[in-house]
Amino acid sequence: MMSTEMSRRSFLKHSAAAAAVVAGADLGGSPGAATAAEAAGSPRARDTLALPKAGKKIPVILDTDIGTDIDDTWALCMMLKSPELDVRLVTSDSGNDVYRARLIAKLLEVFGRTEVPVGIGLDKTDKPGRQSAWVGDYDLAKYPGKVYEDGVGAMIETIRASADPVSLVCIGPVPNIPVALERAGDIAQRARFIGMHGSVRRGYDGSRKISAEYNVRADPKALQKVFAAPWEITITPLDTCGIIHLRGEKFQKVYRCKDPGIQALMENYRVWRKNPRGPITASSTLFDTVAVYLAVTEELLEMEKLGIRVTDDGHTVIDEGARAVNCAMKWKDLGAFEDFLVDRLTRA
Ligand SMILES: [Ca+2]
Repeated sequence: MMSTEMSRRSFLKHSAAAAAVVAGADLGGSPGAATAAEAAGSPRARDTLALPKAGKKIPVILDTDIGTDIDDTWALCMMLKSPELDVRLVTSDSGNDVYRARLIAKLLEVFGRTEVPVGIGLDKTDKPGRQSAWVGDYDLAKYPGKVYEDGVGAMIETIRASADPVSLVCIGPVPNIPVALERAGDIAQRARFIGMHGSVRRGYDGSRKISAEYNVRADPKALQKVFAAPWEITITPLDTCGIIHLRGEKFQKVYRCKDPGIQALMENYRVWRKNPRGPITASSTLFDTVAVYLAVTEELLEMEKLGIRVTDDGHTVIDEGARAVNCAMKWKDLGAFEDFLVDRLTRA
């Protein structure tokens, strides 16, 4: 009913596979719109969620375990430099969340992007981490933008306040998200989930050995709850994100970039490395950048809709009976993605 009679607004679907203009449900109205659709018998899980019209920015929230592996820092920088994305909130997640929030806030300041609010995840501890040497004694209270002690609450309010559906980009284990869903189930009608999660047909470094990928294994129960919610889910498993590196001239272009934000990225990379004095000639694996890419477009990726079951030991197995997940399974052109990433990071 809703997609045909109630609203015929057409939205441009980002996926190249669905390059046709599709008629999407209009979620831009009152919070009651989604509820009415539910009552009218909308499918339990959406196949597609209406995205903003072409030319309009896509509202995004980043939920991140930044401060452990360095790829989250790359992903945040990429997100801040993607003109298609309207970054509404960055939340820390998966433990030691004050340390992570301090890192986020300091980076946002360096980028001159303090209009972006910071939300602290569930775990209010502040212990030293791999990037503490860069964060130093940075005081969250001095962040010129907003800092939300209740990051999950800020996530809920940000999704509810958005006229357009929000892309919730999650690049770590996701303990924040089931809590948000428990407190406000309606967010699943107003957001889509994009995650760096799992290992479907490939493991780390393109290997044929399937793994319990870290973001899943660290909290399988949380991801099971995310997968049980009635929102559109898109993931980049290791199949596509486990093979992203910048080397040679591509890396050098980022390394030499004079942008203060990118210099901060390189300083973070230096302190994160186990051997900070050794020469830097390549990046580590940049898993999380692919999730940010998926918020912008799916153009360079081969997407497959697969039933994915999250096991209690952190595997993501194909199971026809499980809910359908939009999975980035292969690159059409990996080199073009690397160029895209370099271009994004180094653009003025
Ligand atoms: Ca991460």
